[in-house]
Amino acid sequence: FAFDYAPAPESRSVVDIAPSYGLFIDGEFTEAADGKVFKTLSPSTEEVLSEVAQAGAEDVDRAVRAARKAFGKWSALPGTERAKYLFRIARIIQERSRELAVLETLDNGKPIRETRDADLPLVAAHFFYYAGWADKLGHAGYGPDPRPLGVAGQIIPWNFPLLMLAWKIAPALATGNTVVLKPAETTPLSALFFADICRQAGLPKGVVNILTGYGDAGSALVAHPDVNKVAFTGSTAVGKDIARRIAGTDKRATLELGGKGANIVFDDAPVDQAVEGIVTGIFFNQGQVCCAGSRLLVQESVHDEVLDALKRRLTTLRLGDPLDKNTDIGAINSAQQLARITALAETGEAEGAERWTAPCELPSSGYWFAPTLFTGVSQAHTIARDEIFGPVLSVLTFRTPDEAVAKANNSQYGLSAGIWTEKGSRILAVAGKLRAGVVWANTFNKFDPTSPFGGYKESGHGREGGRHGLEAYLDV
Ligand code: TXE
Repeated sequence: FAFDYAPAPESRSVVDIAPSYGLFIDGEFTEAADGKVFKTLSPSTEEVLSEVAQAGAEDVDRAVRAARKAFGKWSALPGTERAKYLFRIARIIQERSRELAVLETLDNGKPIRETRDADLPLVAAHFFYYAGWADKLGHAGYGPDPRPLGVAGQIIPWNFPLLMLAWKIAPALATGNTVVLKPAETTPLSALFFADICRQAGLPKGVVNILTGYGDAGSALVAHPDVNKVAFTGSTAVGKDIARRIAGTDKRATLELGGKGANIVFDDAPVDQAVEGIVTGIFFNQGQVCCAGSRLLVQESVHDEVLDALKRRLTTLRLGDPLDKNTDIGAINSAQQLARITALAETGEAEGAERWTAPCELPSSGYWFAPTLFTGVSQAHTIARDEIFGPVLSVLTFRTPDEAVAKANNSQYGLSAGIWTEKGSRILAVAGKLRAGVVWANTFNKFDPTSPFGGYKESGHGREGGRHGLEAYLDV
């Protein structure tokens, strides 16, 4: 069941995927109590990559008990000791980042250029960053002796499997909590690889437990009476369900849910730079990003110029084999997600928006969706309101800064926004009025472990990242 972590000779493939993997409970890989397994596919070829144990309620109980048993000693360790483990994990991630990047690309479908240059460096950076906090919690502004909450039940999605794991596990461990984490059913492999890294780092048994499985395992984790904190990233519907279910219990929760980010381009913005930002905003990770800039708000006077430049740029994007380092657009993560994107794009057309698709050939197997723009979109259109979570941009226009702000804020969500302008004073004035957890200026989808991330409104609550991310795992 375990990964072989002997360094791979250069001649060998960088990652060997075994035919089957177990759950990681109390420091060991083990079968599910009822012996159930499920398959994980490569979204770019639909080939089966591996079979993975499918956790049920009994496994959740085993894992939570292991985490509880480990909590006493782990939380009592001096921060300097916990830091050593986190630094060690961060360094092993760096050393094995090539294997991890390939594995993530195979299981998720995203381009290797992104896993190699964005996901993996950020994953290591999160562990380094929170390792640095482990012995400084008394100086974080929460009093001299903030306490860990206990066992954290963490449920993550498939769009950034390893990065979401890092966002959840690094601060939890730094603050002295122990963890039971459930990766998404379509992307279980990098979390299991991470379990192996925990073993390699000598992390005490039970501090991190990984349960691969479906929503029912996540649901059992939320319901488990010995879980003190739930950290969830995923759909708004499941997030709301979790909030309802833990209401009236003593569990704490952070919820990071959907988004419909506005990317606002003013008429004084350098067009080429803005176009790059629009592309990064919505086509990075095939648009499967909660903070994607999925609504382009462009000032009316430059609409045609920006759209012409954008279309020209989109014709240069290369869609195809995610393992090819020249690929810009990889596969959609699952058949189900592709169906969701397809249905919403069809709704866009049916409601009268004008559809434009970048000319590209889609591979014959796997899950693919070509970069798509909708112009003539009004605020009443479904594609201006609902999260599509795919490579689909809805273009709206505005005349004045106030109108831009009003349109940007006209959303049930409030996760991200972007502003493109040469005027610094305008950046500050507009950013202050936007109801979004993160506002980027003249850039988009830029992440840093030192800054807090999280939503307003139905995008959820709580912050991950930065000093604020510690608070989610501490009694202060
Ligand atoms: O999400 P789910 P799905 C949005 C995006 C996407 C839509 C659906 O719009 O199209 O959600 O995606 C686990 N109790 N986002 O269906 O179901 C599940 O096993 C506890 C935005 O993949 O929410 C997985 O591990 N857990 C988002 C995780 O929740 C449950 C990222 C997310 O799956 C559960 C992903 C339950 N009842 C999707 N049911 C973001 N904010 O970045 C499922 N899960």
